[in-house]
Amino acid sequence: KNEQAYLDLCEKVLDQGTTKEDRTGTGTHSIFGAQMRFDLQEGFPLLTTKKVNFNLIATELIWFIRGDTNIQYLLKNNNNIWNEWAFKRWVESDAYQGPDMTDFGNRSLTDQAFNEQYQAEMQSFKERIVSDDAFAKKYGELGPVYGKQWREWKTSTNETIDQLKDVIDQIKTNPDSRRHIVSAWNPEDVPKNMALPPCHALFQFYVADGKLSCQLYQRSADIFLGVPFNIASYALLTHLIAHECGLEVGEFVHTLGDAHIYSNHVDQIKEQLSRESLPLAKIELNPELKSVFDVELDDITLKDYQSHPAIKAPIAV
Ligand code: DHF
Ligand code: TMP
Repeated sequence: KNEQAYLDLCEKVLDQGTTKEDRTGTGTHSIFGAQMRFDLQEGFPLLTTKKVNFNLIATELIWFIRGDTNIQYLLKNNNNIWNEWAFKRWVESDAYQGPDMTDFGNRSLTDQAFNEQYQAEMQSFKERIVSDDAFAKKYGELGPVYGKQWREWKTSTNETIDQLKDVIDQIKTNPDSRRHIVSAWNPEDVPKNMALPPCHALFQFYVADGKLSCQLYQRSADIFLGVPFNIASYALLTHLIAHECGLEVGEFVHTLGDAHIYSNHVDQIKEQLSRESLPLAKIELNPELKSVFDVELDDITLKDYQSHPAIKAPIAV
């Protein structure tokens, strides 16, 4: 019920997780293979045991739906969640002339003087992305990530496939199909030029009893920071597609590969687990909205969201 599936997963990884090193040098506790189910009829699965900023989730999803892969759109919408990965490409490029930013994610946590330098560099990077379109075009780009693969998957004959549009058409015309799949994981693109290979790699829809369900396979899951966003994002996508297709919402099934808690998130998760969950919020969509592809932020209303306070934690870069 409510967010219990998420809290149970946190508990399980804390209890049974294996200690494992990772790419970012932070260290994690992890398990391999886990599944959570959320009945979207019970309410919208935005966590209540900590405050989660829904606007960041909605603007990121709209950015995916637009097929956009440039952080300029996110920054113009006050969304900073992808900055570090664009910044990393900028400071590693030949054009960057400022102070050495090698390993900025870890160094900013331990070295106060460096952190001030980093914050200043990040600030000017953000300002330049917003104000200088030519700069943004080059350095705001994350590569062929989610939006690109969803909307413009490139084929071997140089055509493009709009996977999201195709899947919506199929849900309408052939709801019983077992092939309602969108894949962000493109093995040709993964080793090339991507800021971060897709974590939410593949999703599938299922229609039964007039309800639309969605299952996501997420290969790598940052349980404290990423997963609360991922749950709400796919739940919202399911609402949007159900709305366009004249269906009710069913379940969101979230399947995880490497499900990990970073070692510097353990205290925060324990704090969260000590809290009682509250009744879930609701989503209302503008009844005038006809197509998923026209969605804007003000078509989406989150109602009755109650939560405990936010809990801060550093993100592993
Ligand atoms: N890297 C890692 N290590 N974990 C991630 O979850 C992750 N997620 C990415 C990109 N790279 C990642 C994209 N999604 C935040 C949440 C989701 C997200 C990126 C960042 C985040 O920092 N959330 C904070 C603060 C949000 C805010 O600005 O208010 C949170 O407390 O939820
Ligand atoms: P990796 O590419 O080495 O697996 O690192 C990606 C990290 O980002 C990992 O901790 C998972 C996390 N992540 C999420 O949990 N959800 C997301 O949506 C994204 C983009 C990343």
